[in-house]
Amino acid sequence: MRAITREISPNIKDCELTHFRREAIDLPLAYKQHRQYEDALRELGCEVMALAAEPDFPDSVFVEDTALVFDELAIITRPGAKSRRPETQSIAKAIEPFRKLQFIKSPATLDGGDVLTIDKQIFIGRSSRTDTLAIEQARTILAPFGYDVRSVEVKHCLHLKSAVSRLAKNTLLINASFVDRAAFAGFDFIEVDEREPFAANALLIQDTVIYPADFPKTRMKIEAAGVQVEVVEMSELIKAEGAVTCCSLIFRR
Ligand code: CIR
Repeated sequence: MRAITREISPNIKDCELTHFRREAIDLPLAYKQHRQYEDALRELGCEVMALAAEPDFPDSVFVEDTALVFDELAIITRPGAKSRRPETQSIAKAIEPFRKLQFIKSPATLDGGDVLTIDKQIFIGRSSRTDTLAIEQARTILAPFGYDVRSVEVKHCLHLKSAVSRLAKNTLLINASFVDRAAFAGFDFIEVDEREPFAANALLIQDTVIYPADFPKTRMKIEAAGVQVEVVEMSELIKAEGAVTCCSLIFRR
């Protein structure tokens, strides 16, 4: 697998925040944690392509939101937050050598954090960042390749993948107060611990999930279910409303 990441902007303190209160981010610690995250990706077999920081774009470490990469093609998004739209330019350049590019077109908006791909099923959250027009565009682009795009309502959190993510072949980690379980018929669920509402984001690579140290109660539930967990420290990027899936774009080489 290949993983695209990007160094944290020195101006991450000016990041977008929707559901979180602004807290001071310890920049040296954030850099250290981000390097450990990249090491975890390497340990799990990813070749990491680390892009240079984009100081002018505070949220640009969260590369997941800027593109959807499939085996057959990539879709460059049009992020919901205006401040984040220019981030896609350098991402398009980085992906171009590997995939044919398609684009979400104005006025539609879509953040990659709203897209949960499970084999040929693609669940896309309708959120404050992603609208139905973009979901339609994605459906039209992906239908010829046999992907089934489903639209899912998301409440009280930033993205679909703040509410639900994949832990294993048929198992999802979910906060059912953010998204309706019924949208994911046929899957098994592990519920986040109710004291950790923002704990539903895990990054599955092969048979292991990269998971933040910050949610120990939910982690115990994940481990008890027999899922292999690689723990990373994420305290600083979590303050920017980030999580583990947001910091990389992972695709087959
Ligand atoms: C934002 O509000 O856009 C950033 N502060 C956080 C983005 C996190 N991205 C993600 O969960 N995919």
